[in-house]
Amino acid sequence: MSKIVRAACPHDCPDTCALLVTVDDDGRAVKVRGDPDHPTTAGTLCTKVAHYLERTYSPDRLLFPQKRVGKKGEGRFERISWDEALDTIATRFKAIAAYDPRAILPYSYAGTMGYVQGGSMDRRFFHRLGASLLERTICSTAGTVGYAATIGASVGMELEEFENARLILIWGGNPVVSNLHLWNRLQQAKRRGARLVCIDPLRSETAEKCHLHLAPMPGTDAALALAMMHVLIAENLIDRDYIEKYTLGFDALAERVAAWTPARAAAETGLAAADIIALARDYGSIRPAAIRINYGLQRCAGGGNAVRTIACLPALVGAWREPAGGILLSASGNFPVDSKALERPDLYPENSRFPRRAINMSSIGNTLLEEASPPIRAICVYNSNPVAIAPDSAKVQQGFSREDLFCVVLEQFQTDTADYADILLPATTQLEHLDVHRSYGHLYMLSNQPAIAPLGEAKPNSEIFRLLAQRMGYSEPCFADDDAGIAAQAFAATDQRSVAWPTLADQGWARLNLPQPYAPFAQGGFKTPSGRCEFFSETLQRQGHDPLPTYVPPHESPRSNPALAARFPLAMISPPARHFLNSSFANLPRFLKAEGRPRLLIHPDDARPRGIEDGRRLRIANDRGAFHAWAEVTERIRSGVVAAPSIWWRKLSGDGENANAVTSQALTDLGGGPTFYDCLVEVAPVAEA
Ligand SMILES: Nc1nc2c(c(=O)[nH]1)N[C@H]1C(S)=C(S)[C@@H](COP(=O)(O)OP(=O)(O)OC[C@H]3O[C@@H](n4cnc5c(=O)[nH]c(N)nc54)[C@H](O)[C@@H]3O)O[C@H]1N2
Ligand SMILES: Nc1nc2c(c(=O)[nH]1)N[C@H]1C(S)=C(S)[C@@H](COP(=O)(O)OP(=O)(O)OC[C@H]3O[C@@H](n4cnc5c(=O)[nH]c(N)nc54)[C@H](O)[C@@H]3O)O[C@H]1N2
Ligand SMILES: [Mo]
Repeated sequence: MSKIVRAACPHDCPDTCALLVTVDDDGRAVKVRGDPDHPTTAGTLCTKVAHYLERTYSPDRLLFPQKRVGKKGEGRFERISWDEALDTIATRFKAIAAYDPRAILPYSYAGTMGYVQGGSMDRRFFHRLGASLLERTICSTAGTVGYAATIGASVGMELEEFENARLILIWGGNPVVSNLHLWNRLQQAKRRGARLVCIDPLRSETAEKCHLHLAPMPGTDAALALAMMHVLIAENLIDRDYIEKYTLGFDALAERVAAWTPARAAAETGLAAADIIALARDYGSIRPAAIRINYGLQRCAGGGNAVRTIACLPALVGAWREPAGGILLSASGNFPVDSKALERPDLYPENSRFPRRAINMSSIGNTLLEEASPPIRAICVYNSNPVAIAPDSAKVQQGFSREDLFCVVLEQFQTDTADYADILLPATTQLEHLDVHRSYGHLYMLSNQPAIAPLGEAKPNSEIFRLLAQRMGYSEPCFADDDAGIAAQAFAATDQRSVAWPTLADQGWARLNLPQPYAPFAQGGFKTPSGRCEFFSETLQRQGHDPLPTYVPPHESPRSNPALAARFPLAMISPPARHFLNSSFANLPRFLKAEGRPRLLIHPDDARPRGIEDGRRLRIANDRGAFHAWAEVTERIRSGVVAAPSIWWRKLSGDGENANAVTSQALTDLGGGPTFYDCLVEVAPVAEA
């Protein structure tokens, strides 16, 4: 008799789907489908996770520990035992820690978003060791900090409510590709007569299906929002009662935006002033009005302030009054996560010789090469593939090539990063281990029960760090917690929003105990210091930032850096490819076949003078490096901008490079985030390889 196991999608995506895994008599998983009863998942999965079995049972899975035999990066390994692997790591870590434990750096991100496999035993281990702390900025910190300045926390509209909105702005997001279950709701809203507007330099799969597509230059969204506020206030399309009761700093805001005429914003954004005015009028008059703001617009110099500025819009027009009005960036702040219990920062040794040091993951290339003092002597990578995904790959690759850098990688596959490992450890996939999840898109907690036994000698991350802790001699009881024990600590049990682990484990998923319908700020109650929506932020002011919404231009754009643009005139963005998930799935045959080959979308007006025809092989370059892709000449991308769907594995892309060969390690204005989409390049046709 086959059985059904309740699971959760572990991937870095706002949808965090509830899964049902069918396991046959022989203990083999034979089917993965979306739970039809879970409101967000509603029985559908994306093209990637619908084929999750091809990932788990891929012949390319790493199934036993290995040590390097070739040169760094060559990817030649020899099988060893778990004992040898763990002893080698513990011996090296102890020797380095005796010199300075901060010379050891964990490097992890969201390969799995589960707390057990991605945010507990690993953190306890590195805290206890006194290793360098990692600032996990690679995705969302710019927006998180910007949003918090205005709203106070990562709290916004409930995803399901978008269905009831009449006007929906999809701003810097591509839900058809990267938030599929929101897209299902948006289509429902559209069928009910809602007007959909997409703001994106690229006519994305989503923009194509909206009523209106506005294509600003990358990194100019704050200018657009400031001009919208200019029109809203000038034409009195604002909710004075809401502003009076629940906001802070309106007069200063009004003064600030008075200077942001639509004409001025038009010059910055490349949009028509009339389009900006029309958008503001729609936003000021159609109710309920919802904004889905996403990560695409924060990967530029001014990303933090762009989000901070856009987040002011709903309060200005009182959109929060209705559950289907407001804005959603991330829902993660709704969850009562007990990170102190999970991560145990208190284990960090207080040693005045080695004061805490934090390393920003977004500039790992420079950190490995020069900037860190003490220098990094060991790096332990798990749940991430930095050699492919971090900006300025030449530097990253050079850093990982250092002969004196001891590199441990925990992986399911032999990624670009795994090639640089000294010790390469096989990790389980989501079907083989236990976990507990929140979502950054919806309001449900989820549990993931192991459906099958680990393949080969693969082990869960949690178990690997548990075993390493033993070898290091760590005797604190928390290092003996089993996975279910950790899962039970994830959400504060005393918090009335959360559901107890035994119930969650049994049910598979549960909505947080929050009001339904959910209108978090219908009567104020913002999570800011003032409890109001802060148009004026003393918090930002104290940190030395502009306290008011502001436009911070890109580091690299024709307007902000004409000298650079004279050599590299095109602004490159590299948003997610539909069939990849960051660099995950980008090694599996089905998805490689679906993506075809690395592409560069370029407008006919930019292609023509360069002699570029559709299908031509191109070299895309700037001072940081170069990579190759094949031209897709199309009006879907605005002129002046090119787009390279990402993230290809370097070793599978044809030339050993990917888009991050040209991206920069410069950081955002707030939150220390990366600036992947703030990148000038020049493009030229080249002969086929
Ligand atoms: N299939 C798939 N799904 C994914 C991912 C994936 O790789 N593949 N990645 C996951 C992860 S980690 C994340 S963070 C999210 C990311 O997903 P999103 O938050 O949707 O962000 P991006 O895909 O980076 O960008 C979305 C859109 O923003 C546009 N954009 C780029 N620059 C700008 C700009 O300056 N202004 C504006 N207005 N728009 C701009 C891009 O052209 C793109 O169409 O998706 C998650 N879901
Ligand atoms: N040019 C460009 N670069 C980008 C972006 C972009 O849009 N353009 N997007 C950026 C964004 S938004 C993000 S979030 C980052 C994402 O960067 P990463 O978080 O590094 O994401 P992935 O590339 O998917 O790599 C995750 C790795 O974790 C592994 N993994 C999954 N589950 C487990 C597990 O249980 N145990 C272990 N040990 N390993 C596991 C997977 O096999 C995979 O190789 O990339 C960033 N880089
Ligand atoms: Mo991300």
